[in-house]
Amino acid sequence: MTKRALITGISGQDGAYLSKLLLDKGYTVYGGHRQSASGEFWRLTELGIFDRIEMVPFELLEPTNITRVLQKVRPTEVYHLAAQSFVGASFEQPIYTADVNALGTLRILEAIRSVDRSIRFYQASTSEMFGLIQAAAQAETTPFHPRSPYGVAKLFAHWATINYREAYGLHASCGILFNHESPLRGREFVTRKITRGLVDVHLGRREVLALGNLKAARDWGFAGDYVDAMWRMLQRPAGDDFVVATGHTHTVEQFLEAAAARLGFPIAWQGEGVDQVGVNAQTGRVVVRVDPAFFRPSEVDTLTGDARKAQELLGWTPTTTFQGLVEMMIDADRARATRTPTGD
Ligand code: NAP
Ligand code: G4F
Repeated sequence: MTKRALITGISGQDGAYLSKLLLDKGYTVYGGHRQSASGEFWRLTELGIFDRIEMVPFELLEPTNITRVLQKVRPTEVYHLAAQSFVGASFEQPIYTADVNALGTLRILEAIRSVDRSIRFYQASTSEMFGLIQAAAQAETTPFHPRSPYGVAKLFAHWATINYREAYGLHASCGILFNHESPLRGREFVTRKITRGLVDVHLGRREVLALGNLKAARDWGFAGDYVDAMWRMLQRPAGDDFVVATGHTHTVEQFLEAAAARLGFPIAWQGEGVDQVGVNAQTGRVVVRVDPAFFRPSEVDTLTGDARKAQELLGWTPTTTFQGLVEMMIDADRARATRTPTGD
């Protein structure tokens, strides 16, 4: 029997890579999308799969819509990726973020409970839940300490998923994914902001790139690798929770250095704190500066994942190095910039 997957958040980064993976495996893919969205599915178009997805209007704030979608699509697997996913915005929109990310997940779980309890469910949990880290490397058993309204809302959704597994026997799994990036990453996130911004600076289209906390450190992997772990979780005999990460951590500064190196110039750092600047060491021009507007009221300083459980039980390992990821993103943004004036 053909497997039928409903992906919420089909227009996002992970929705695109997961759709490609599932289509290649022979699934029928239903893509949940907001009707209020711009209607642009540029990521699906870039991967050449837009025409192969059955689009379904889907809104996390509307429980009746969620139930009708499940009744209509009758999915065997639901990959719940939709969210207000930008941590920075969650400080300005905490209640909306909680409604979408926390209650939105609960609305889907309730709909599955009433429509068909055999549906397998994937919850997009996050390393943001570790926040103020309680262990040098964070695993499934590490205590959580979220540092943003986004992280708090995701922690609710995480525990709601576990509760529905325990209370109603749902095949429900949480992927605690660490930051994963790609050429399809949204431009508001720091990696893509850097690759797109530095390409523009390099091409003389802008003067300088303004960023927030350059000392922040993340365990950055490639999104294309991470969606494979999502699929593996739903093929297990029962639901479970898994950290998905590379185990390697780099700072925003190091990401900038690698991105600039790919463009052919070294960055020299001068000054400290809000006065720190990154200078193109070949030209002497300032290419990076700090803007406190991008600081967060409470920050997640550093994250490093311990993905041994995923390796052992899912047979999952990342295939893309930090260096390979940065180069892939720079090359894609350079190609876009030379193709069109605005890129994506
Ligand atoms: P993304 O690119 O920001 O995509 C988010 C998706 O959610 C978009 O398709 C968006 O639709 C949709 N959405 C937002 N609000 C919605 C609503 N009210 N109803 C229905 N759809 C809604 O995120 P991503 O990077 O692919 O991440 C996928 C999931 O993994 C998210 O839940 C995120 O929080 C989580 N996560 C991401 C990472 C990471 O590093 N990427 C790490 C851990 C966890 P529009 O296009 O209409 O805005
Ligand atoms: O790229 P970011 O906005 O990602 P963040 O906050 O880690 O969240 C992402 O990863 C989470 C997994 O841990 C996901 F759950 C979440 O949905 C999202 O995908 O920021 C990364 C770091 C932060 O410490 C931030 O303060 O970079 C720092 N940063 C420094 N300058 C900046 C900037 N972040 C952004 N977005 N923009 C800046 O100018």
